[in-house]
Amino acid sequence: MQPIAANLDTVFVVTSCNADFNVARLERYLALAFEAGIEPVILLTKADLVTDPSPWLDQARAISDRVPALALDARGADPARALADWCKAGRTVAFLGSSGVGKSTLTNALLGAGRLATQGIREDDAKGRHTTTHRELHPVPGGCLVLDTPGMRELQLADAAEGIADLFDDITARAADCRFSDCRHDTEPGCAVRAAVEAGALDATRVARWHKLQAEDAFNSASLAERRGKDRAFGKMVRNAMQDKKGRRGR
Ligand SMILES: Nc1nc2c(ncn2[C@@H]2O[C@H](COP(=O)(O)OP(=O)(O)O)[C@@H](O)[C@H]2O)c(=O)[nH]1
Ligand SMILES: [Mg+2]
Ligand SMILES: [Zn+2]
Repeated sequence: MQPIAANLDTVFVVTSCNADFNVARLERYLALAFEAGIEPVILLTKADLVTDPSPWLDQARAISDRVPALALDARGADPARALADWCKAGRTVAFLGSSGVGKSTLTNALLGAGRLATQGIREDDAKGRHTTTHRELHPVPGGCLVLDTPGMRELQLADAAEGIADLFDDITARAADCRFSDCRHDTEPGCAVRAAVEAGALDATRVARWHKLQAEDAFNSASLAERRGKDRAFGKMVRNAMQDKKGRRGR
């Protein structure tokens, strides 16, 4: 478990209108933001490279009606204007997302000067090279703090059950009506989630992603708990050994 940032007001989850775009990955970042009680906003960069960004915007906006999504060109003056509502004096915001999606470019756009190194991506698979190697907090003119982060290759969730439940609140609400309180929404009779899928009220692929994220979170949370338990047991053993040693010295 590794902290990514602290004291954020807004997290901009950045992806681009190209092969980087992936709904399941966006959902991970959003669940994490909800778990942490931070307002997330989806930013779709490289809108200038497509004739029409609306197919990406539609998919991004369908994820949650509590998460706004914007498409923009990260270069130039666009972002300063588009993000002004979130980047106010006294606020701290961060850009998160894969390498090459434009996090440093966005940071530069807010800073108003080309102060950070950015690098071209391999356009065939849209994979970025890691130019930003550390996290850095930049004071922006106007009194906002901006955190640029290195691209994350992988983000796994742990202890994020509430964030997942919040992000998928439509599914969570249905699950409350399942006959069994421990329903796995698999083959149980009286499953309200499956009924909603069959009735066309819930999207089956979205439910599948919810299942997967929940399973991953449960697995990681359990192994974290186990590790913490082992750490505690080890700590106790060390303390006992030290006391033993002191006791022997005293004799
Ligand atoms: N055309 C275009 N290029 C962009 C945009 N955003 C980023 N880039 C380019 O994509 C590359 C990677 O950007 P960078 O900010 O380093 O990505 P980071 O790894 O997320 O920090 C650079 O060559 C940028 O100039 C955009 O909105 N439009
Ligand atoms: Mg960068
Ligand atoms: Zn069920």
